[in-house]
Amino acid sequence: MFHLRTCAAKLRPLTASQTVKTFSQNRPAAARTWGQVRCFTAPVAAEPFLSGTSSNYVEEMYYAWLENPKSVHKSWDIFFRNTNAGAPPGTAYQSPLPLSPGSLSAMARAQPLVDAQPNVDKLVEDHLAVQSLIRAYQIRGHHVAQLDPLGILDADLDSSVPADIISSTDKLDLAVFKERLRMLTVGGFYGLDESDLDKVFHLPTTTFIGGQESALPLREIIRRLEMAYCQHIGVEFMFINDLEQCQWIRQKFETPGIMQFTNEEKRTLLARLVRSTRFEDFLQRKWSSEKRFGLEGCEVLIPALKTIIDKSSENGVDYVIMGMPHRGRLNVLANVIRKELEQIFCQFDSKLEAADEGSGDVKYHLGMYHRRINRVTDRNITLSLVANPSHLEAADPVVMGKTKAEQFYCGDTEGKKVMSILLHGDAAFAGQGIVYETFHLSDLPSYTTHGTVHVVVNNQIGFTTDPRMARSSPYPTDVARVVNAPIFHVNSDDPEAVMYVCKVAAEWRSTFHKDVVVDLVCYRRNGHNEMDEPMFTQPLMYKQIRKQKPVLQKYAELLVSQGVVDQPEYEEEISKYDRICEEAFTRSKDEKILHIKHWLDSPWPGFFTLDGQPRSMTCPSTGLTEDILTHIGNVASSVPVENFTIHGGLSRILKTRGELVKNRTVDWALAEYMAFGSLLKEGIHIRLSGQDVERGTFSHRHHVLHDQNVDKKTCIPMNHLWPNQAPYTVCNSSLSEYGVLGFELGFAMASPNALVLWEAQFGDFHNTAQCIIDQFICPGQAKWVRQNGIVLLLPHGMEGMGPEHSSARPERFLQMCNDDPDVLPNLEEANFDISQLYDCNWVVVNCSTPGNFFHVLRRQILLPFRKPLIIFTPKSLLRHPEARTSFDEMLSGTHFQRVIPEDGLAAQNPENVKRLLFCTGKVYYDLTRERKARGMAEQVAITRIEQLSPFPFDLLLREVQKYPKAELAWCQEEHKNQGYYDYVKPRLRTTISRAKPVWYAGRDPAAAPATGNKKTHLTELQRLLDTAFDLDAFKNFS
Ligand SMILES: Cc1ncc(C[n+]2csc(CCOP(=O)(O)OP(=O)(O)O)c2C)c(N)n1
Ligand SMILES: [Mg+2]
Repeated sequence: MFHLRTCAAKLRPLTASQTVKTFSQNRPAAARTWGQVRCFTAPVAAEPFLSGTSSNYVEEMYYAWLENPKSVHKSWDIFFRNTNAGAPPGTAYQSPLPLSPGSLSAMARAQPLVDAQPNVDKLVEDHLAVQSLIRAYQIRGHHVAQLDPLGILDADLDSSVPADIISSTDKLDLAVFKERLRMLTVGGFYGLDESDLDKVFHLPTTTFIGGQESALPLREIIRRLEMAYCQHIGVEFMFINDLEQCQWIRQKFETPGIMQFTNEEKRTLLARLVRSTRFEDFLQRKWSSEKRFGLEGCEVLIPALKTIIDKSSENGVDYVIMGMPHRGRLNVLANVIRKELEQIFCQFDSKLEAADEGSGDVKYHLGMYHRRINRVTDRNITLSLVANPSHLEAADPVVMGKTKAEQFYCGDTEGKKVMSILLHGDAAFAGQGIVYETFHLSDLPSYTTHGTVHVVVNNQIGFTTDPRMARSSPYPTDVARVVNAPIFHVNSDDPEAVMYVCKVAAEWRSTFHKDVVVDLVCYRRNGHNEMDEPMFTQPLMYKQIRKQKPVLQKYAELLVSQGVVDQPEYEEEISKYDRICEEAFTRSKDEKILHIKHWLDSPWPGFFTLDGQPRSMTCPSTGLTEDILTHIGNVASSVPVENFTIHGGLSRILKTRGELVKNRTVDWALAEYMAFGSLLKEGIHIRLSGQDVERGTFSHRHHVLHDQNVDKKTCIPMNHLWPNQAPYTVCNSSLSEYGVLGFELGFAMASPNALVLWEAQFGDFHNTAQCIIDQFICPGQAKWVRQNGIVLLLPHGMEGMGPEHSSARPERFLQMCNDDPDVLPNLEEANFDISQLYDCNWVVVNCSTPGNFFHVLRRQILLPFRKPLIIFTPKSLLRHPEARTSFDEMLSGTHFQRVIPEDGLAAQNPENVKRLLFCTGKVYYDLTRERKARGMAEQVAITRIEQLSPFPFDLLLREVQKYPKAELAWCQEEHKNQGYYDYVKPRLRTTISRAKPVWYAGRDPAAAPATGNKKTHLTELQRLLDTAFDLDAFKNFS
């Protein structure tokens, strides 16, 4: 479209000065020769053959003629001369003599404005046809490329040859070829016929097949197009709407002879194939009954990745972050990342015990981090493979987030030093929606990593499922088209073609900083894993696979036949690597213990002691000085830049904030401001991401101010707090939970010195990111010994908004906490609260005051270790007049309160208290209101559990002991089978050694989180409050 528009614009009437400028930019020498170039105005419009579609071609001709009038057909020469000489409209064109053998001499004699009638219409049509033919190959050539090494499946799931190109498969079969031409002629596609094959056609600038030539016979044009587009590489790129990028790709694949390799490069490629192949052979020999998800059938993956890394390193990249599934993972660890082989081999030893805490993971999920010299470029390179769960593609956004963070921390704003490579299986790439969600992050300013190289191990099968049953798109890679990423399909049995596309992919990334896909069309020699029988389900495919010569053998034979290596050299290369494996195997037997720590993908140097322990087991006060609180409050309630007009409504909000600050109090938004602003002062980077977080879903935050008069003029006051403060990133995300939460988790992996928060629009939306929560956040440390301090802000509360938007599903987070409900921990342990935090898998809180929210955010960073923090955040409390905190509770010396005890009348005479109600979150305000209305302040004590997990056994025991005569009840606004009840009840019972019952005041069990009916909502609320304050409510149960 862009290209068409450009051309159309070029042919529109121009002023003389425009004309000179436009044309001279492209063809300076010619323009100078001809002085003032005449514009195509009236004469052009009046010429019969100059229809809209031919203008492109005419433009090409015109450029060529400007450079050299002899390079174009005589008829064009005459036409342009007449036009330039000012021929009146409709008269510039003079038909040349009819085309026939020997007519060239006649043409040579043709003169301007003579009255002969040569067949220029046909000439123009033929040139246009050739141009269209070229374009057809560029667009659809990949459909006939020979991509499947087995030769049985079509990579695009379609065996037909597109109707508008000449088949490459049968190019040697003249009869088929002629038939094809005839069909095209009869079908009226191009109007070419066999007699045109030896005619010479001028080549348009949108092709590079000519090399040094500007014109070629049609036969040669077709041959070269077939060479470029229909061999072992299928290039999909014509959907890209950028002319420069298209030209770049055309040049890389069309230039004759461009795919050349030196003998040295060929030998390196062979050596890499030897390693890749023999590694799998070695594992198979030693552990024939172990699952390893071998790479057999796609051994080229190893040289492919190494080529991408070599080329990227050559272009300045020094840190590559990779994510990949099971297939060939051990091989990549051994031969790309260069993990010590003995460390890999000892993972197969079932007798070894694990040295680290945590439950560990299977060997083909573990991550890795390694710094070494790249032998090809002699530069340092760090390689990190991110640990991942079995859930295919789930690691994609995590890798992107980590990459973004690494770029951010080293100031690599254009992705020149840090890059990511993502590997995919064909079935997963096509099937998993997270692939699409991740692609949509690729070009967003706060999420871009400036181009990822995607490599698909397209073995044309997913476990037992045939691609024809696994996807509806022609290729497994079609999802990449949405972001205009070029896709290079390649037959994996042609290692040189694979190397070439990998080089081009790496160059593309370093040139345009955009995503690119390499689709390695291959096969899977064994079953899904080594124990599986593939013949049950794919008998014919596997009959063919059994006959298939391994690629190493094929390539070695080729290089021997070319004299690049000789047989003994090749055999020596094999035995050299086999020896390396054997020696490592011997050393692996000395390993006495398995260290998962050796498989850490993101070390945090300096954060822990040398043996990986926290530097202390204490947490300092999370309070701040009055000055700091006031300063942050003042900035938060102002516009810290000149000449900036904000919305009137926002002025009022800022004014109210200012009054709060004057009164030394904070509401929710200010509490968050105080926490963020103070951490920024301490050099902690803060990143808050999620849907509409800049303003805040509930319009309470307003971290990005928008000038009301100037488009895109914004101000982030948080970045105007302190000199030399850490940067604050707040970014509205794409409408994806899975992708964005995964991304932020990856971002938080990179450094412990950042507070990374993801906010769900409403808490229940987190369930579309459940995979990230279940597979990474909850068990990440246990599986992969890596800590992560990500914070999830999940708006939660039953406010009559219906079944959706009400519950952030606390029950699910609580159910996944790893503390034992039936065992009372040692409450006397020094720093009990901190050790509890250290042992837990994540922290779950529901703060009832802004002050406690402030403290828990700051504690997240002041702790000497990192744990994920889940916060159920309020909605109506954001503006609740009682949900305010005085500065006094935020000053130096103050802390986060895990439990907020009753501090009213009941606490003064605890002996008289009949009921001790425990609750969490917003229902506290309903309970206090009701208690006041009923005048029961002396009879009922209300204690808030702010930190649900780890469970504050110590503080709650104190509370229970304080009210010896009180019955205990848990009150929640959520339904009984939801919320906190199932988590809290057994723990409370354990706290009191099951001495008393713990009653329940709350909604009945339900399937939906909340009613859709406002009246029912209010009735339910009143009923639960009635139960909470009816001192006889549980009489009949005891
Ligand atoms: C999200 C998810 N669903 C299902 C599975 C189970 N599973 C494991 S491998 C596999 C097939 C994968 O096929 P493909 O992506 O083509 O990779 P290949 O094994 O062929 O390399 C499936 C369905 C999984 N691991 N993850
Ligand atoms: Mg597959």
